[in-house]
Amino acid sequence: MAQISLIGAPTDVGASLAGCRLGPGALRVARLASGLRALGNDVRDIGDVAGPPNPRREPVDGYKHLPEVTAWNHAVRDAVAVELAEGRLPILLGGDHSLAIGSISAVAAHCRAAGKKLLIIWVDAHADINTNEMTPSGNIHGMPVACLLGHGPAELTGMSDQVPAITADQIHQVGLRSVDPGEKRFLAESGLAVYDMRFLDEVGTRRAMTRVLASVDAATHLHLSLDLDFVDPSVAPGVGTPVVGGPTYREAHLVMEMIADTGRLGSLDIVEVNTALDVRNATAELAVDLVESLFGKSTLLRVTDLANPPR
Ligand code: 4U7
Ligand code: MN
Ligand code: MN
Ligand code: MN
Repeated sequence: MAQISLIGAPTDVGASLAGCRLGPGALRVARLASGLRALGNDVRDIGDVAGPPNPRREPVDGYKHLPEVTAWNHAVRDAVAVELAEGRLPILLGGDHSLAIGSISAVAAHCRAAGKKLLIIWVDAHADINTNEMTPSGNIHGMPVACLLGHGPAELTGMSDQVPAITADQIHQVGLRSVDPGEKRFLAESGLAVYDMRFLDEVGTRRAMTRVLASVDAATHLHLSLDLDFVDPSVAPGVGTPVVGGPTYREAHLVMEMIADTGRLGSLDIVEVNTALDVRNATAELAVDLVESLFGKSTLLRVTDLANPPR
């Protein structure tokens, strides 16, 4: 059982479309806190951090809303750091995915201070590894991985205790199916582990996740960055950048269940839920269902013994 802190960051300054600023409210309406409490967790909702409104300006030097994205990320970084220092498990309720810069910067500093091995599982249809030179949009929610690896504006690369905040071997990406040309080159050069949709199709979700989690041990702090556009848009319609061909409801759950089984989850981002595009809050409810699986909700008391499956 975990001591969980919910931290809302209601902004879409880093996104392409407005709407994910309403994500924290939608996740609360979908009963995230009570769902986690029902599983035996201690849950504290610290409310929303504050930041500037969306100025809806054109990109400057390849970045849209850099001062606003920076301000929101400072607020997130500080709030996540406080909860980690108290021994709690922070859940960031986004908001767009640029906020992972602040949250993961805090997690990386915490892990270094605590002597923990950090592994980030980035579950997303996109690689989010654009720079201002290669971005097709200027939207910073497409750049957090690059910023965390030290490629980006000093305001965003310097949010942890060191630059880069993390190294490429500390992040595994799962579910990718929309990667821009510059991103493909960057991924290849950085040697980042990518389990794209073709890999999941050919190898299967279970075997792919076994590989993703192979290095996890008792000293590991797992951080899951969950972009809801990871799941197929037929199941998760309320996202700003949907891409067809994603995991089914059950495949997405299996990813969560296998992470839960490690017992090493230390922090979580739930991002990109866009209520303006959603249908009856289905995507926020899906997010809550997935998070329940991530915190150990299962159909049976014991995990099925695959060596001796039920007959
Ligand atoms: B998300 C995109 F061009 N790559 O950079 C870009 F396709 O956090 C999309 O994963 C980024 O939702 C999507 O704008 C960011 C685009
Ligand atoms: Mn993303
Ligand atoms: Mn995405
Ligand atoms: Mn539900």
